[in-house]
Amino acid sequence: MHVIATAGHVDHGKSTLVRALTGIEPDRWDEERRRGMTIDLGFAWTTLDGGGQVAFVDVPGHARFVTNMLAGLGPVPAVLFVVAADQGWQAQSQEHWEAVRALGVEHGLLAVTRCDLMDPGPALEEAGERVGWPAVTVSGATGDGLGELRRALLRLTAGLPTPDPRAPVRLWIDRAFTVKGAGTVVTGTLTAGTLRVGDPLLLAGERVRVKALQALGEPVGEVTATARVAVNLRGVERARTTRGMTLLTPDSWLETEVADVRLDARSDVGDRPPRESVLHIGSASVPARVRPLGPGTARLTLGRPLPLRVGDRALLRTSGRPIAGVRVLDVRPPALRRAGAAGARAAQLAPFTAGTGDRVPEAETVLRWRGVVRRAELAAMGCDPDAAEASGAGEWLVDPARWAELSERLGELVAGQPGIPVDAARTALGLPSRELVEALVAARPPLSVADGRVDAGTGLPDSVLAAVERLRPELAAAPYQAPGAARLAELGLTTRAVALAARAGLLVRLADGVVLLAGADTAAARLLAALGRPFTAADARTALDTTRRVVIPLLEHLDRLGLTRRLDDRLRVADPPP
Ligand SMILES: Nc1nc2c(ncn2[C@@H]2O[C@H](COP(=O)(O)OP(=O)(O)OP(=O)(O)O)[C@@H](O)[C@H]2O)c(=O)[nH]1
Ligand SMILES: [Mg+2]
Repeated sequence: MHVIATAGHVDHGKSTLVRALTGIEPDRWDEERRRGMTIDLGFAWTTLDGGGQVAFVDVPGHARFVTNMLAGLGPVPAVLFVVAADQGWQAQSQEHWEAVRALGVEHGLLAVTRCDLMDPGPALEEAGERVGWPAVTVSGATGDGLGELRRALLRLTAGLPTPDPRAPVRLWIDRAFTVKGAGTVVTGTLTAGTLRVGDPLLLAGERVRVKALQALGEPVGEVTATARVAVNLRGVERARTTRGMTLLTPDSWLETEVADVRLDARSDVGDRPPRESVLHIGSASVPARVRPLGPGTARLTLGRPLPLRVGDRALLRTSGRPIAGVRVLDVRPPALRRAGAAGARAAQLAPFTAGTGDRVPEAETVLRWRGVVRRAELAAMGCDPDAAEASGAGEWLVDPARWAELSERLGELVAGQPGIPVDAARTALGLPSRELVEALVAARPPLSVADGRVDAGTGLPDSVLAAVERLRPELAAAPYQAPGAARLAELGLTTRAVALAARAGLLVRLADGVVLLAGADTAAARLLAALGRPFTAADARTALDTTRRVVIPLLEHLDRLGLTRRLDDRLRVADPPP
């Protein structure tokens, strides 16, 4: 199914065209029919020859009902833009067109109607110039041009993108009513994803269940976007549901009252939207306080929370002022308390202002802004968590630069301490989870976690640590002159002490009784690589200023690490460690 909204000035013949195309009366209310004017949204559908079903959301053209108009236009992927041949481009033609542009609706058709009343040439030229979509001339009264209009609709719908059927659902409710015996029913335009009978959904934060579904008046077990859909909800009072609310796939959306947005930089939009405005998105219209941040960006504070995503298009409107299109850049923006915070935020958003193309922040950027974020939250913001290069642990993603900084701070925090509780480290680092502290520790030897504490050292007995500390100055000047058995015994480096210290990464044990300080092996490989030629064991002994007792097991050790390589019985080469 495809869904198309009408648009155009009052009385230009939108409802007449929908009626002629579908045989269904879109003006549902007596008052509408009495006044010959659409007040609220109307719904009708037909099947196109050789194409699928197409549903129309018929909107009112009168200036007083722009909010209703926007509730219909908000979620649709395509528009039938109607201009009367005998009236041409009028005020609401302009306003509706601005709304179409602001919402980024790219697909549509221009119908110049009432062609029986006047030569459509001038209106076609005037409107065609502005709209730039394929155009047809038609008469809702005589039926002239309806065949061509149907063929043009077929071409239009064939070119519409297919939404992802597995995407999370955000159904903007445009009607809610009670059906006797069934209970509360809500309707909307499903723009992505799939709805099934029995699905759990969120309505204003509460879990509800889909009791039954209808599409174009027929009961169905499941509906895939794009579609007009009626959802019968189990255990929901009609009074709780109104236009502008949403049915959401659980755990997939973030409701927010604050969002940072890019402002459309179109000249006909005026400089800036007023401070008190109304945000229109989907079928919702919500009061919005607009705080300019930098050129082309603003912070919106909404009258009630909305499930917004990075990249969402919406518009700001105040009666009597031009419409301003906005694109959501951040749905969890930082508080602006400190002096200069607004400027800093504007600088962060500057790469995404108009004139930089149509970019919106990707996962990596949002992660950089946030530092630490749950995978699911990033996804709910509209970003692909797998697209971001990230550190972290478990469900937590951490910006790599932030991770390095945290690791550094953890090192400082625990240095020279007897071991601070993991939770204390978590608090000091401002992290949301112990898991992250543990991951930082694991990536920073010789730190370790034991008994719920971060151990700065090695976890070794003091006697072993003391013995290693005694060895250290001896090897400072001659790192490859490993002490002999007698000296090791004097230092207190028993076989067991050496084994423990080697496991903790403080010593390198090359062979029984042959011990160097940690790092001496890779340093040796670098020195040998610097020779710049194949070398013998004797060459290595000289280069490293040591003895056969050390150099033979050292070279074997380096062979095992892959830092040196035998060429034949005599010669080796060194591949320097990074
Ligand atoms: N002669 C003639 N009259 C038409 C044609 N299309 C619509 N009309 C008449 O124009 C008037 C307005 O038509 P509607 O279809 O209600 O216009 P609308 O655009 O839906 O108006 P709103 O919903 O109030 O914005 C009605 O009296 C129609 O009968 C047409 O092609 N030819
Ligand atoms: Mg109408």
